[in-house]
Amino acid sequence: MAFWKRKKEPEFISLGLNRAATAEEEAIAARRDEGPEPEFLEKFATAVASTRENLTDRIDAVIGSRREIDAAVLDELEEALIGADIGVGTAMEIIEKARQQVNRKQLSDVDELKRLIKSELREILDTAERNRKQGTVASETEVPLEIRPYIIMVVGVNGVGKTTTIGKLAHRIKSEGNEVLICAADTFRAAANDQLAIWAERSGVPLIQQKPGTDPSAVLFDSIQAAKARNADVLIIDTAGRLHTKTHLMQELEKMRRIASREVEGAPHEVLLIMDAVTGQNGLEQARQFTKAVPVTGLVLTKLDGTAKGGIVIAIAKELGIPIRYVGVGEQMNDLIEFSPEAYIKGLFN
Ligand SMILES: Nc1nc2c(ncn2[C@@H]2O[C@H](COP(=O)(O)OP(=O)(O)O)[C@@H](O)[C@H]2O)c(=O)[nH]1
Ligand SMILES: [Mg+2]
Repeated sequence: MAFWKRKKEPEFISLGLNRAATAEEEAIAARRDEGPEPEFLEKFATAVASTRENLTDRIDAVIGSRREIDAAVLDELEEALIGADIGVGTAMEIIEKARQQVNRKQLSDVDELKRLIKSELREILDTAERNRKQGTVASETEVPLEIRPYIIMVVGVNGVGKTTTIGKLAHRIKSEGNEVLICAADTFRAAANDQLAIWAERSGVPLIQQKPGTDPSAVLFDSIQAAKARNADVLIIDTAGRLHTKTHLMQELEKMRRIASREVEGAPHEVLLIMDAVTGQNGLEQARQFTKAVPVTGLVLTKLDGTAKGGIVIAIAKELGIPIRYVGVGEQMNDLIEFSPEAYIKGLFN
């Protein structure tokens, strides 16, 4: 349960623990091999409850009373899939597949139809994961433990949940036994610092900040020095999210990236793009723009709890090719969970 590119030694141990596993950790590792824990599955299921109602309940309503799969059923299903934001193209592809199977008499039962949809959705998530592992997307080179701080840059438009996610992430990484530092490089808005300071205090993590209007790269430079001085394990950087001045934003992020890489080998080791699930297809377009500006290595999908269009997860897997690392499932400190295709699909269909 650590960050993704940090080399884990021994293999399953949380980041930063440069020692042999304790009995408790070994038990955790053993449990992990058995798949997601019930508690985790439940939390995931709660987060996608509205989407489940929107998608599966609608599917059930459409097929519930019928025995036979006809054109009208398939059309309504296509609409339900599109309504959940899985993407028009993807919805059409899945339904076309079903239609062909119906025509060839390979599919007749509505339960089979439901299973087909479920397995098609799962396949999209698994394919994205495989592509990533085969290195067809962003580099996943491991970061040795000696390199510190491990730098996580957080980007995304205003209001998507960057600051909140940084607070949750800092808490999480700290509770895994790491020393964490937060850098307030969103110097554009005065209020940004205050909000970040609240989260830093909540998670008990020091915040490096300067007065509003300071060059973000200068704050970044300072915070890297501070992290080195304390021998901190992880540095998380908040950035400004004003997309309307896109060229400037790109230059600023690029400059920060350059400084990080000059100061720490391989940094930033992770560039997390925060995306708001509520914004659906719009958010997807913003995400595309960000990926052009900075080499994004992972996504955090926030507010999954607040939308009935959680099918956006499928659209992201299909169209962005960037792994979803975490999902935000509420406004509290512990409302950040690791994304799991299995938990997602189970949450939607069970
Ligand atoms: N329900 C819910 N609300 C969230 C989540 N993440 C962030 N928020 C809320 O979204 C709003 C904007 O978050 P903020 O972190 O300030 O966004 P930023 O502008 O990107 O830094 C705040 O009211 C947060 O409480 C989430 O996962 N679920
Ligand atoms: Mg913010």
